[in-house]
Amino acid sequence: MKILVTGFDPFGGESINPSTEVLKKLPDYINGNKIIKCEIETVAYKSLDKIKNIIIDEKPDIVLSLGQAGGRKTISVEKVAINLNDFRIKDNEGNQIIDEKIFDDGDTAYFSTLPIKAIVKKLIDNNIPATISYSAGTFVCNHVMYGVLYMCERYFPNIKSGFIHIPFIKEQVKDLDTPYMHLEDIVCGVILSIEAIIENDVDIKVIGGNTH
Ligand code: PCA
Repeated sequence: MKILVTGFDPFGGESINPSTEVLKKLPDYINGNKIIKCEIETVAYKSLDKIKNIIIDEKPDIVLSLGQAGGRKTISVEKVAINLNDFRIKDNEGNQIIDEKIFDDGDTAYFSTLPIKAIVKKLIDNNIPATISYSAGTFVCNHVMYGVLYMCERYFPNIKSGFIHIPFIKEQVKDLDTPYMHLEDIVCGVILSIEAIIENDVDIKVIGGNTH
């Protein structure tokens, strides 16, 4: 299999984005499966154009996108992306899209087509803090998750895709209250996630969800 993994450039005043730091540390192969790594800009639509071009060139079986979720405590595997751009801050080219659909002809939402419960279980079994998240926000990460699922449904039906948000790494945190994870643990978590994707063609049926 071929797995395309994407990360973002720094945004919102940060000087690094841990999702790209992870890319730099991923191996070229995981259990014999080729890993293609690509940094994309935190910019609406431009990010999706780049991913689409790489998909056309490389023909991956899986697209796994990574992004920073500052303030979250665990690696969070996203379940759903919604058809909404509602940017609380500007993206890296100054776009601040408010209350608009990402694609007018897209569904209201798409679910990840990755085995998200199998991923979370594998991480927890290996002592990496992980949870399912039921909202990827309304900024460029949700935009990319939604846009890749949209393009896969329309143009690349054999490709599975999904999104994992990762916390800040220690180097970004200057106070005692903001949660972070060590980069090595996040890298380990992403490798385990890719292994879970390779091992689970369909997701496992285990209890999950939130009560509120
Ligand atoms: N995180 C942002 C966009 C880029 C990134 O790494 C987000 O969660 O939308």
